[in-house]
Amino acid sequence: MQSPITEESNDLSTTIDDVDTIEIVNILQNCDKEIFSGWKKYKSDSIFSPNIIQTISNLSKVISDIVSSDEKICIVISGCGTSGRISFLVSRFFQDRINRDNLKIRYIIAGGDLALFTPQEAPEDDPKKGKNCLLKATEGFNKVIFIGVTCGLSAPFVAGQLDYCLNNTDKFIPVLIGFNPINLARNSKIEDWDKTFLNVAERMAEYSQNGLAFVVNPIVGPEPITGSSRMKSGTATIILLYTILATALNENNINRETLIEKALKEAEKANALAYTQKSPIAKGINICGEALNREGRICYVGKELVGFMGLMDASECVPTFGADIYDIFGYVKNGYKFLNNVEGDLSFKADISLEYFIQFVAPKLTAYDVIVFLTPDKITVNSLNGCPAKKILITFSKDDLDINLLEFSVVINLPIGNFDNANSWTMQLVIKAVCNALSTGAHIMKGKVYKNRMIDVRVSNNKLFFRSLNLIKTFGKCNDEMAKECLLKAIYEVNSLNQEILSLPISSHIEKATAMGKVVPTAIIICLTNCSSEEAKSMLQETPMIRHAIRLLCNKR
Ligand code: F1P
Repeated sequence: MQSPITEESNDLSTTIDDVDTIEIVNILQNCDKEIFSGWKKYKSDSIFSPNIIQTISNLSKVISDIVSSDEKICIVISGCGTSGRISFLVSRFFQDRINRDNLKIRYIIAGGDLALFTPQEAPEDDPKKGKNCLLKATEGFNKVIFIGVTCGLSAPFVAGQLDYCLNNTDKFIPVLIGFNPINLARNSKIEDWDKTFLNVAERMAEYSQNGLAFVVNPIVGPEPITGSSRMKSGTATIILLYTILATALNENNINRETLIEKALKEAEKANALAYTQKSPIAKGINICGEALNREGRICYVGKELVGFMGLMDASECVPTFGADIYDIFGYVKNGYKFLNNVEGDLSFKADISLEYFIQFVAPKLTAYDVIVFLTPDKITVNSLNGCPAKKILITFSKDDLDINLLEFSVVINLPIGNFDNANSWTMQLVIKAVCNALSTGAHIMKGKVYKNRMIDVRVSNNKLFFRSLNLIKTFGKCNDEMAKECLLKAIYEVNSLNQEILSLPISSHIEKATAMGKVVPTAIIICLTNCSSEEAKSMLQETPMIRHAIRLLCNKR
């Protein structure tokens, strides 16, 4: 059975754990290029393909017609994890730019606003929660354009929402964004529900034949770190959402397809711009990697939506690399006030403001820590003068900043050249590519990647549970049954599985595993050596570089 493209290993990145940092950046660039050029036999389904441009154009026309009516309209963008954060990012961007009283643009993220910067994966598996959030967000509107984002065509939360829209097409126009062909949508059982994602996706495709629904699913190729949809799929999501909404809400009488192609080309140029600075990015990776290896922290600080890119990048390191939440964290100027998020000020749970960072976090940082400045202003830079942490500056305007550049270990100066505006959405793409490179590269240096796999993935939702099984199968060289046995032994820290454990639903295994560290590496070692879970754990303690421990054992077999 073919695996979804978003879960395949990319041929271009199989050595990413074994090369120097410049080469890591080269690999990331080559993988990113596939977003625009397409991938293998799916080239005709690339983001630039006539059928994708046509779908975007049709959708944008429908949105444009609806929003110019007098009815109360809501555009809702919804997703889980990175897809939910991007839903927020894009809705926040347009919030300041629409001037129609009858139109609201809203976001939904599984797990609520805390999930904007901390992982809350369990709600992703709940279609009923998805539907309820949708009902709450769209109460009182006459017409709703619902855009559900799930890169892998997989999230039950989004499935529940799309399914509801399909049953209520008089009010809702559902749109599905993701990066697999429909037939590769997830077909696993969803607990307490009678459909799979594939069932919903097929119905979406059927309804799209007569304009009642839209499916926008270009193929962008597998991720550089297998399954890490925060990377290419996240970038492609940003590109699609902005392109769709910017063209739909454009009031000038310009040919729609021309506008779409222009936006896509700008996005391609922005992505390439990030990689013009390979050498400083590689240096930045070295610094961030060293920090993580010495138990130091990486702190992104910035302002506006470019600052939010730091929060977004950091939060996804927890499920992807099994990182601790504060290993890498982001702060944005004016915190929740700037975010203007639905649930308001959550600083009693987690303070994400730059002001808090300057007052309470920075004074405790040491030379082992790193501050990454995302296009900062002079005041921010100067207020952190003298802080012993290493500093990385990412900027579009080094020369206009009028600061002491000697404060920085690395300056990543992005030549903005012929871009219209440094605040435009394309600049978010540039910053995203650089942040993704820094955090991915740093975790590779920390040994959290073996070949191009996230071997310390956190088992925190259904999709990640099955991804973990695949990792154990691949590296433990075993069958499905054995992989599951080893995973459960690692989760329950036992040497044999009793009936009680075996009869529990997958959601219970996930609940237990979410709070634990190094579950997958422990399971792989159990599988490779037939040892107890305790022995596996002590082996990992002796060789903390997980990649080394697993490589050693794999080579022995
Ligand atoms: C949603 C998501 C990812 C995250 C992790 C778990 O994926 O939260 O953002 O990286 O893989 O799932 P999707 O619904 O967009 O495929």
